[in-house]
Amino acid sequence: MSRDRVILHVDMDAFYAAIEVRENPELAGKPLIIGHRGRRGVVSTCSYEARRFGVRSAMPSVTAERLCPQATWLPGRMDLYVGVSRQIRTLFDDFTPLVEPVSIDEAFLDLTGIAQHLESARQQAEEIKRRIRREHGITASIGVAPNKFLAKVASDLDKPDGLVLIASVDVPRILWPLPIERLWGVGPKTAERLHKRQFHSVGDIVRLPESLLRSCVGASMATHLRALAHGQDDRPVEAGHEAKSISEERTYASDLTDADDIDRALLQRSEGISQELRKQKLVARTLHLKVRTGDFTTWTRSQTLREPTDMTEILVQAARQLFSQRIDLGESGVRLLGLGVSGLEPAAASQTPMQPAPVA
Ligand code: TTP
Ligand code: MG
Repeated sequence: MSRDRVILHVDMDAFYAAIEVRENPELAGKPLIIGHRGRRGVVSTCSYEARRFGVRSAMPSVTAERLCPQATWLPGRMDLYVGVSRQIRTLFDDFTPLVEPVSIDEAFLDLTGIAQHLESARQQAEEIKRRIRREHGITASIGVAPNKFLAKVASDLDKPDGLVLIASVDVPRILWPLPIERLWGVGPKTAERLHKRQFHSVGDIVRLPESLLRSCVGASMATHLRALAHGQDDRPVEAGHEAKSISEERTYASDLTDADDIDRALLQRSEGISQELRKQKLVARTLHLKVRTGDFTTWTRSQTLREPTDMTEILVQAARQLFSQRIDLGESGVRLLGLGVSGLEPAAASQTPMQPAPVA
């Protein structure tokens, strides 16, 4: 009989903002927004004090300025945040070798066999939180559960500085009242379709007829959603699968001004990235676009994709959208164009792994 697993999901609270507060304690307790002000800026993240005014990640800066005019703004220092992220990762190694970084401020830890059961993992989680606070001056929220999906849901339930345990028996009480958007794989489009058929909460997935669910999202998605709604998720914690990125950029001898030339450049970069993803058998969650104009203004814009992908068509579609909606060339042409992807995961993570061929 396979034993129950013990999985932790650790997610720092207001990560960039919390680091800035640590660096300058005068900012503590005040609304703080990380991002660039102005017409084309977006919010990277903000302190929980700013969230009380409705400010959120990815919100246009103009909206954030209106909601919270008294906030302090800082542009963000990626080098600093990446450094803290790396240091915190080494701290996890003191608890288990099975650590899977998911993003700059998130990781799954597998404590199966190290913690005897979920309750003893709670003590380990408390120790991790204490050490992150003491050694790095910021707070984290942790979810403890028998699998990755439930652990991730749990870490989000009592943010900031939360610690929530979801055992299998807690699934009806804790998971079922949550909105279906919490289910891994339910993006805005799927959610809209489900809402039309009266699926609103996770519990609705279990309660309403499976045939209705199948007719709405197809057989394989229906099976996937019902498993999650029952709190089941077999995905392993994959150690050594570093959260990396892939990118490529090109500087042009003469600035690109023609829309077709720019579109071709976007397509070429997308093709390059998707080839590299396929070569490494990875899919990406986030696309980054970098554009330097003839007058040396540099734009960097990112978009989270609906689903992780390695497909050129999806990457180029997102790149076109970012380019047309979030970049203002003004009178200039394009001097440099770069595309990158992050949030990488194994291409087959959500499928049944193939058996490796026997070595002769
Ligand atoms: P999150 O963990 O999503 O956000 P957070 O840590 O700021 O806040 P929370 O307490 O809700 O976890 O993302 C981690 C960092 O990634 C965040 O501090 C800034 C960056 N980020 C962006 O730059 N843009 C985005 O749209 C999001 C969601 C995050
Ligand atoms: Mg976070």
